[in-house]
Amino acid sequence: RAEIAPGAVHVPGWLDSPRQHQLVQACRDWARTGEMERVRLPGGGLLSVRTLCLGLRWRPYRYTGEPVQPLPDWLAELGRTAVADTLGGSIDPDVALVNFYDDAAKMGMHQDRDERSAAPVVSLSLGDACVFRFGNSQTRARPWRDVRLESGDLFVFGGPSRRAFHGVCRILPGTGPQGLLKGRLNITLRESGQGL
Ligand code: MD3
Ligand code: FE
Repeated sequence: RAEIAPGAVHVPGWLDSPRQHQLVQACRDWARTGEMERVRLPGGGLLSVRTLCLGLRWRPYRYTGEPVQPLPDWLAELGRTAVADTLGGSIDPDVALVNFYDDAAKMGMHQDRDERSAAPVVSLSLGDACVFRFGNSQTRARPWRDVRLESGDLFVFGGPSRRAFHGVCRILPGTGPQGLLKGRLNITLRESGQGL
């Protein structure tokens, strides 16, 4: 357990192996019903990551009203447990974003500002490791810290870290648990604040 910055807690290996397999299987099921798609930015660019939304559809830079698959109660409960285990307090997540990274995918430095709630965000990593860059709340430039996120890791971002710039610099192919998945999945649980 490491506090990377105030409100940013990294717990390596928080998910045991059966749990990781259960989550990957759930992602496969969701991907069959919904679409894992490369999201288009208003400027025309395409993200290299493939995203699937549960609960509410997310598009840069908003949550839309279009229906998507529901967020299962067991997944919201896992998010509540994650916050209770780290920062303490409670969340009531209504959205999960599932991001899939192939070997070449990455995510540039950005802030998550589309939620109207100040609640912490819960991040769960599965499959290949990545170099995750955790920056500051003022600028997308330095100072930042690079952290290796491995399969099973939990990261919770709350308080002063909720608005920090962050990104995924690269995937480390072949570093995930044998037989779990090729590539990397990241599940974030969020309170959209829609309807608050
Ligand atoms: C810090 N996802 O979905 S997870 C995202 O691995 C996103 O797919 C990355 O950035 C991924 O928006 C990073 C870590 C993460 C997620 C949400 C955050 C870090 C965060 C929200 C606020 C601050
Ligand atoms: Fe983000």
